[in-house]
Amino acid sequence: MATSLHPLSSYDASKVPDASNMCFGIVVSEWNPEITGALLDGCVATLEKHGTLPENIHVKTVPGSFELIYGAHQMVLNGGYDAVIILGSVIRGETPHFDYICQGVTQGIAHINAKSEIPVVFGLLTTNDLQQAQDRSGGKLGNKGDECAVVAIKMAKF
Ligand code: DLZ
Repeated sequence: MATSLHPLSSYDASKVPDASNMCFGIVVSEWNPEITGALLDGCVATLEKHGTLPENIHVKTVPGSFELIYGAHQMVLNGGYDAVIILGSVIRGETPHFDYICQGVTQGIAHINAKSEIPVVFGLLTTNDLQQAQDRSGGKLGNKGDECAVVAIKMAKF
């Protein structure tokens, strides 16, 4: 989570490996599209900034964040990627659904990440309200999509 000392998009670009020979799969949730669209824009822009060719960035959408688990798993099985990135936004509502979805996606992605031969990067915003999500998807605290791109490049190199 971002703090005033560590905004989501603040990093030393000179320490990011060259990504011109890398290929990435991105799975994006359609739920809260204003937020996930901004996460995707930031993620793609940052991958390209570090050299990834547009044709080597493959984006698939899923209906909601819970489906990110299946989507990421399929992309891993598909092969050909140096890393897979999931992007989603879960906003706390009046029901316990928030906790179930957050826990489910976190555990599901962690499981795939541990078992697969390529890294899976966790770009799920879990916020109390819309404003917090906006702040972290291109607002005053940066863009978690940018952060996920940098993490994916570093982990692909790893
Ligand atoms: C059902 C649901 C709810 C209540 N909230 C969100 C949310 O804030 N963000 C999100 O990405 N998805 C939400 N969903 C949908 C679930 O992720 C999932 O798509 C459905 O439960 C169907 O499996």
